[in-house]
Amino acid sequence: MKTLRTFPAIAVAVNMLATGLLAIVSTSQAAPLNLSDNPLFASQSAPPLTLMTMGRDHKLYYEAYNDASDLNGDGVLDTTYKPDIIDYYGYFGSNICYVYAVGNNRFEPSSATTDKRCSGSSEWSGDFLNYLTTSRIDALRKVFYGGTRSVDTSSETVLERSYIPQDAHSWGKEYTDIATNGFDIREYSSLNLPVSGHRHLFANTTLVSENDAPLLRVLNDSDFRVWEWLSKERPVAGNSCINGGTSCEQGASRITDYVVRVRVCVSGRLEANCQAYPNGTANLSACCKAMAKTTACTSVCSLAPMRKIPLAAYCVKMSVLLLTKSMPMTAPIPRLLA
Ligand SMILES: [Ca+2]
Repeated sequence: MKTLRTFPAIAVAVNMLATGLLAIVSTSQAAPLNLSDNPLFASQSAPPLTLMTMGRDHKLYYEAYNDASDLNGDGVLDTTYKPDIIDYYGYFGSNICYVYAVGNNRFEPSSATTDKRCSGSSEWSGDFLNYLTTSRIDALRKVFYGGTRSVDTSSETVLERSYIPQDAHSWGKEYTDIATNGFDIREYSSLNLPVSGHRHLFANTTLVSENDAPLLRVLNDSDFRVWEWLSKERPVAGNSCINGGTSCEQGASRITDYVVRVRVCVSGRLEANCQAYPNGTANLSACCKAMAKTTACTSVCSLAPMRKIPLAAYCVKMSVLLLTKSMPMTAPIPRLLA
């Protein structure tokens, strides 16, 4: 119970002193007022509930790391990749190295690393891939339910980056040299240093239609600057730079495409949020119970269970799906996983 008190009658005393009356004035206080902490007419208690209302702003499909923000709050803009002081959040494990499996069109974990550097000539640092490829919606999806699956079976789980249209939502980065960028790209990717006077360019986009694969495009040893590939008349991040008639591929400079999908939760190389379930049926029952057994819930929960993520995250995913059935055109809803 809370106690409210009134102010002493100081104002009265001040007024009397102001009029020259010297007198002893006794002050008094009102009696404590007891107020209820509970609704007055509720006859029984109920569990507290939280409703999350997500914005559907198109900026969720911008890059998570835009090289123009102070990511770690130290007062210094983080205009390049800073692996020694920032952990980049995303679908890849920051302390896992990956190789790109061309036949499977995805990155697959190859080794663990304690300092984010990868020694294999074909290895990419997961932390660097997060810096390059993560969109803001990807980060949110990972927080809510582990990330968007392109594959989710009893034997493997594959995540994929969001669809990014070929307009101002596509983003790019460029690497010049160790002195300019502050890190040695050979330690974090399968790339060599650029030929002197040239740059490696990176673009994140989805070509042609939303059914196509989410890409990380690498243009090695280019004479172009990143804005000549990404900040031009749409479609951006295609095969032309500056304008529609100029190929980005000049001399020995070529575009290499990597599909931003990653196999996760591989035994021995687990990302931090992996968790296996021994009994999917029990998990689904618990989920339906948590969602009050609505009709929609029954339908959703009749699907095969997702695996390797916490039950709570699974239930949140289902809740978000039910609450956001009509996402914007450029924002495909997270997939139901069968
Ligand atoms: Ca900073």
